[in-house]
Amino acid sequence: MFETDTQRGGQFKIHWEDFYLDFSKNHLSSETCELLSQLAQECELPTAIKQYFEGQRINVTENRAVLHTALRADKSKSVLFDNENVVPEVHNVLEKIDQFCLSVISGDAKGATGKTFTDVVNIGIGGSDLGPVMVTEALEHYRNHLGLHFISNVDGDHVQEILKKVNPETTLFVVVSKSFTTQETLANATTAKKWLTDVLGEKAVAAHFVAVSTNLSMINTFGIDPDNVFPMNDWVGGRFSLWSAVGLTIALGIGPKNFRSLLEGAQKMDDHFAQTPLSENIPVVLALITIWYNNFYGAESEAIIPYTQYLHRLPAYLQQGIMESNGKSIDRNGKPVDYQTGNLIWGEPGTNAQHAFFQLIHQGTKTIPAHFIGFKKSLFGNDDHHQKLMANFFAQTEALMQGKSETAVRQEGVNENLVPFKVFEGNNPTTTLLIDKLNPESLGKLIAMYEHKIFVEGIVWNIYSYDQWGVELGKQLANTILEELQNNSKGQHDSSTNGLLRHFNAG
Ligand code: G6Q
Repeated sequence: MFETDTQRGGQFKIHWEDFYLDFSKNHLSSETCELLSQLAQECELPTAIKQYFEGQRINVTENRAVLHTALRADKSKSVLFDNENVVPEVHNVLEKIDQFCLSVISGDAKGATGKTFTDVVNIGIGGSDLGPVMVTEALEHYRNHLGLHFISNVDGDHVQEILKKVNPETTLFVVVSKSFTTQETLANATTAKKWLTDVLGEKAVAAHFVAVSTNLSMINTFGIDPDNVFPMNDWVGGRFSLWSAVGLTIALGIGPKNFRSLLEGAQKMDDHFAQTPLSENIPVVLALITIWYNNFYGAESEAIIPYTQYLHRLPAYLQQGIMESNGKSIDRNGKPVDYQTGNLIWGEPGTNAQHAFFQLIHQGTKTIPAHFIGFKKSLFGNDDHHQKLMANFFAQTEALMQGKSETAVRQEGVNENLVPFKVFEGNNPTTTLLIDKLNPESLGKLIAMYEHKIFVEGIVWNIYSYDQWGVELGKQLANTILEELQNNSKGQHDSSTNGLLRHFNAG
């Protein structure tokens, strides 16, 4: 397509604010794009977008609205949920976050022995962990003096490794759990509380523990002071909640001003998504490209390759966002689908990925559409390194597309019996997003871009993207076996599980 149309690169691109999206290196003609837009129209995407932003209960299977967009809405806006404008309450919580963070960062807030806080330990899992981890890593350059730590896994060794690094007198614990019933988080919070009170006494909990949740009564039972509770709403799903009080650790680490910039970036992407025609709408175009490969090319996965070390947790964060939302096989009528839905998401930062799994993308047997995300400027301004990094960024997508022909390999004087091994077929699809600079605002735009991409895919695939019954099952499954392990009793299991339990119990 590039050979027959020298202008192609300029045609399949969207330049919006500080985002430059080039999707020309994909197997798409203008007609394909037109037909995919028609598909989205047929699925009534514009109406669906309206319902999403208006706070209708589009999470039908849980009878909830999906209003993470309201969490970053400007104060002047009104978002009605059950006839009530939720924006003033969102801003009340944001102001509480601002004040609390400023007092911790400035040192006004003190621990039980009068010392200022040096470390923050976030205790949460899944949606109450992955967003804060990814964002605080991504914005490390904008971080203050507070040391940030994350306890998520119920693995006691993980907990101890974190606790051994911090001092009870100067550590603040942020317990994040929308439900406040999650086994891992409650176990970890209980262990952390004991670790603190063993040294500082029961009264220290009030100064050292804060919580983020919708479940105020459970927090009370756990013993956290009601003044130290940051509420969140039922209409925000865990994996979309970093914009809410779930982002408290983010706001502590980068300061409330930067946290607000993150929200503003997301809000700009919300406006772009809600107001731009489908063919120039970044999340829509990206979703349609995914659908194109997933449903018409049989591609099983999509790679996310950020060319910045700061975004090293982005693929893991998007694995949850995308796979938990769109990993569904029942359509909106309750019937099994007879087509593919959510794809596998994976990736690592370039250039490291080039020295590892890129072999399979270049010469393997699978079609792996990849997103390349890069930045025009580095944060420390080291041009020499940045040029090297970005030279790889551009060269890879070019090579993935162009490949290397037999003739080119022979011209290099390669031994004849090695020629087939050195040939690259090319035509591997990539989409390139070149952003001016990584900062809180551009990161907010990037995350919101993927959130809306998830939404569009769910509409076209006719599935419910906002429940997660598969994850809920996981929350219940271990309980029976845990009881057996605790009581040393034998339950009814298959012969494989029985054998494994016998071996485990044998010590
Ligand atoms: C996210 C999921 C899931 C959830 C965790 C933690 O969308 O529902 O990852 O965030 O299971 O749940 P709690 O915040 O209720 O502890």
